[in-house]
Amino acid sequence: GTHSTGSTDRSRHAEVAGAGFAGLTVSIALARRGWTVRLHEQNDQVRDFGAGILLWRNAMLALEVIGVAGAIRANGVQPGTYDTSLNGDPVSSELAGYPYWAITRPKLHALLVSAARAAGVEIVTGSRVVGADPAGALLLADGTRLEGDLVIGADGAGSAVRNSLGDLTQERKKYQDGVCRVLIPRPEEFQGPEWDRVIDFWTLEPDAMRILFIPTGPDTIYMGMMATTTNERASRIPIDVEVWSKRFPHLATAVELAGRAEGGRHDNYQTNRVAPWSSGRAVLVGDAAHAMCPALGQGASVGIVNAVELAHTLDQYDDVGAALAVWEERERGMTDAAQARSAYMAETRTLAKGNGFTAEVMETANFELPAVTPEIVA
Ligand code: 5PR
Repeated sequence: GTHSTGSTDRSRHAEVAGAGFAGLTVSIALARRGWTVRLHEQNDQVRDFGAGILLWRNAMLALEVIGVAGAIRANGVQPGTYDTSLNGDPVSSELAGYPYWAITRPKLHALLVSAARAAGVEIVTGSRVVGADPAGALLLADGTRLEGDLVIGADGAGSAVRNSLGDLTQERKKYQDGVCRVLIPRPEEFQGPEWDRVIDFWTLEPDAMRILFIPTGPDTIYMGMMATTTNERASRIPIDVEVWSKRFPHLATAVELAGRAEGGRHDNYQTNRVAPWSSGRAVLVGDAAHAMCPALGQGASVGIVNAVELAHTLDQYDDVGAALAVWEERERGMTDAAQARSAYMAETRTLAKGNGFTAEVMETANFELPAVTPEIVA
């Protein structure tokens, strides 16, 4: 067996399932702290096909310590404000000067992949993980068993690693809404720095339809097009231009472009609560551990925070089990609160009223990263 005798005498080894944002982040963080890391991606390429994403202050602190935040600031957009409109009328303008960034998902992914390679992470594509052994091994579809001091399931909301660990409890819940996410070319009418802001266009009658407008760079805008899943036409990819432009006539140009966008996807809101997050030497990070409704825009940020915190906590303890317990204790409250808060916001659609970013809602974004922050300050 491979039992750690401390981080000083030899480097520890991790096997990681899933090269999404959480898997890449935890791999980079561990490799930068002296671990050898092999990262398995079941697809034949490492890339993200998705649209856009927000990275809040909490995620940017974590990304700062793994050396990626500067590239995100350079390649993304810091929104000037987060403005909300209901039925075409402005209801609030919030978050002026708040440190958060918008970026396309393919760009964020590419930046993490190059940071992983630079940190010495071995990325293996076409490698499908089907489970984990809490004694410290990842199990591949071809029957291979790969041992590590730590094995990590970063394999998303449908996590095979999680589902293979019998001693974890799981609660999954689906919600009424879903969202079509597309990336469109940034049209002339939305050029200029005055458009570098998030605009959240809500309508609630006769049913909820909302367009979250997020510039992600000089050439792209991320459109999050939310609707109740019973509205089939508004829950379709490709975007139904007729039904969306009828509801949002002033956004007709953007809706037309959304109708022609390639690579968009629709997802239902869902939550997945797992406890505990580890079993022996097997641990879950990202959506595998805590998929949440997107209403807070914090799903990826919380996964990134927990991934970097995990690597730093492991550094503080020779014993993996002790580190995992301390790590979960540090992150659990913040994570559960983010899940509960985003579910509440999704169910009640509170953001439609405006002024939704209360101190309580901002708790997740303002999280201070107990394992990492002392190092930033030092
Ligand atoms: N916020 C963000 C987002 O991407 C979505 C939502 C809120 C940043 C959609 O994915 O409420 O659906 C939302």
